[in-house]
This record gives sequence, structure tokens and C-alpha cells, in this order.
Amino acid sequence: MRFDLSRRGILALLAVPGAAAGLRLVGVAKAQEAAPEIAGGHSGHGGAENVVDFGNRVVGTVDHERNGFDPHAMLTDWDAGRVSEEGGRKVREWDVIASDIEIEVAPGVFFPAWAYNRRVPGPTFRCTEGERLRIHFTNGSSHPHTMHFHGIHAARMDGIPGAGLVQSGETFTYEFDALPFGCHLYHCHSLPLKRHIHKGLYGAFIIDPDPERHPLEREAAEGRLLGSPANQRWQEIVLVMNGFDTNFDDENEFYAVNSIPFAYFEKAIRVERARPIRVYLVNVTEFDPINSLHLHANFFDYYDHGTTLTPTLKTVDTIVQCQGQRGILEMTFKEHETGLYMFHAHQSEFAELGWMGMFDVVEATA
Ligand SMILES: [Cu+2]
Repeated sequence: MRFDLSRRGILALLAVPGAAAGLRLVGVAKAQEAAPEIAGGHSGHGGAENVVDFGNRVVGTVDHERNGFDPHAMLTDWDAGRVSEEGGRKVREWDVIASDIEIEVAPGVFFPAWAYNRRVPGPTFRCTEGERLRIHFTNGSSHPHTMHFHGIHAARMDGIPGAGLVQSGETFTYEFDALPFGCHLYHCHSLPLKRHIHKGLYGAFIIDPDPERHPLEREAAEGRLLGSPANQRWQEIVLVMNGFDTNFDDENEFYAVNSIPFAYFEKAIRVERARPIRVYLVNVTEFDPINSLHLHANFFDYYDHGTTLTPTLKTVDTIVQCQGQRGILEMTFKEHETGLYMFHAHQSEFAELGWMGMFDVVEATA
């Protein structure tokens, strides 16, 4: 049996129950699995009683263990690196290895990825404004790659051909200061660029503001600084919007946040109603000019690029990002009923091909 694996063909499969193993519709309501809590060790329940049937999703499950990464763990697994001090200054270092791996992007659908530290997206680097950063990059892949950081740095640290291109088996250390604070990204900048990015070489790069540098907006800066008392009440997650062209025709067959289509739809992201939510949103989707996030039944404030401490957009429920654009969303459900609140790309086609998720808003349990 052969299936049309073009983008429209996949859509057709999704529309016909029983058309292909692993890509069939779920026609019957299925209880949401209890989801892990985010941002802190609080426990709770509330997932299992919420049952929704939107019909349009895949059956079967991706083997996260075989992939070596789990989209639910990726929401909050900030990689703070190794911290040391040199001449009174904080230095933060990471080791990154690029390799060729095969990942399962949808049940039974495999993708030959290029990955940083064996995951797509790569690690979510998190640091504080003004620190000295060193990223020791080793290319264990079969192609030349780079790490190009969106941030402020010298030309020779730019991670492009001629400035930090790393051949197979070789190593390069990128070194620069953590500036400016915000929600950034990094990606490979080898040529052809769209193929190197789309294969999976990208990740989020978050620089928290240093409250000492922002006396007039100190409170807002402290709320952003990971681990500070003011930051503890926040439920923070990172969502990297991406897609996969599984048949290499320069169109995506699947869309997702953090790589696995429907991951946060099948298993909602549990949040406590009483605590605010902060989403670090990054768009690296290749082949499509824009991507978006729309939140149901609520509105949020938005900080474009995350480089300000006051919102650049207030009270919106949809945000659009071109590739490479990113920002911070802040929202609260404290006046809402508990329950499942959806978020998804407002390009309906992206949503139907995987870019959909849910917040499971539960009572505070702490
Ligand atoms: Cu590359």
C-alpha cells in the first residue's frame, strides 16, 4: 500500500478515519492523561476528569524514550550550564555536540534530524544579563555546522561560514557577553541555510534581566530572573514553534511546538489557576513565512523579543511571528473556571497538522 505523503496528502489522511496506521483520526473521546505540573514541585490532579473530543488528531504515541527527549520535560528544562567566576565576573559555559539522529516526529513517522545535544529543539540555554558566556561546540555530525546566536557579539563569534564554521570532528568555542536580556534563539548558519535549520539545529536562548541594572523596573526584572523569590510564583514554559518536511519537498507535513505534533493536546500542560504563566515563544518554522499563537478564552501581554520590561502589546489573544522572531507572553487564569483552555496556531492548517495544545487549569494545590 502506498500513501501520498505530500502535505495535502497528509491532510487527506487526517480526514479519513482508518486511512493509514498511525495517522488515523481518533473518533472517540479519550480522557486526557494526567499531565505533569510545571515550574515547581507542587502536585495536583484535575487532568483525568476533563474529556474533550476534537476528532482531529493522530492515534498511537511517539516513543519519547527512544527519541531521547520528552516534549513535556522540554517545557521547563532550562540549561543553565556551568557557572564559575573569573576576576569577579560570572562565567557560564556549555558543551554542545551536533550529531545526526533519527527522531520520531509523529507515531510511525521518522525524520533524519541534525541535532544539538541529541534533541530537537536543542537545549534551552538560560543565563543572566551581563555574564560572560562560552559555548564549546563540537561537530559530531557528517556536515559542517555552526552555532549562530541571536544576541550581541563580535563578528568573529557570529557562527556563519568564515566565522565559526565547524567541520566534522572539529571544535570551536563561541564567547560573548549575555546581551541584551530577552527571549532569543540560536541556530546553525551553514549553507544551504533553510536545510540546516529545518533539519533541527536550533533552540531557545533566554537571557534574564539583571535587576541591578534596572533600578526603575526592578520588580519586573526580578520576576523574570530564574530562581529569584519574585520569579517563584511564575509558571514558566518555553515553546519553540517548528515544523517537519518529512518528504523533503520544501513544505512541512507536520507542525508543532517543541517538535511533537499534538503533544500538549493529547496531554495538557497543567497550570495552577492562582499563579501567572509566562511563555517564552520562539518561531523557527522553515518554509512558511509566518507562524502564530492564539490563546482561547483569555488574553495576554506580549514583549516582542523579550527585550523590554513593559509589554510591547497589551491585551491580545493572538501573536504573529516571522521566522527568527520571538517574544514573551504573560497571562493569568486566576479569574477563570478551572478546565482545559486551548492554544494553537491560527493558521488552521498548521493547527490541524499538529500545532495545537491545551492548558489544564487546576486549583492551586500548594
Ligand atoms: Cu548546519
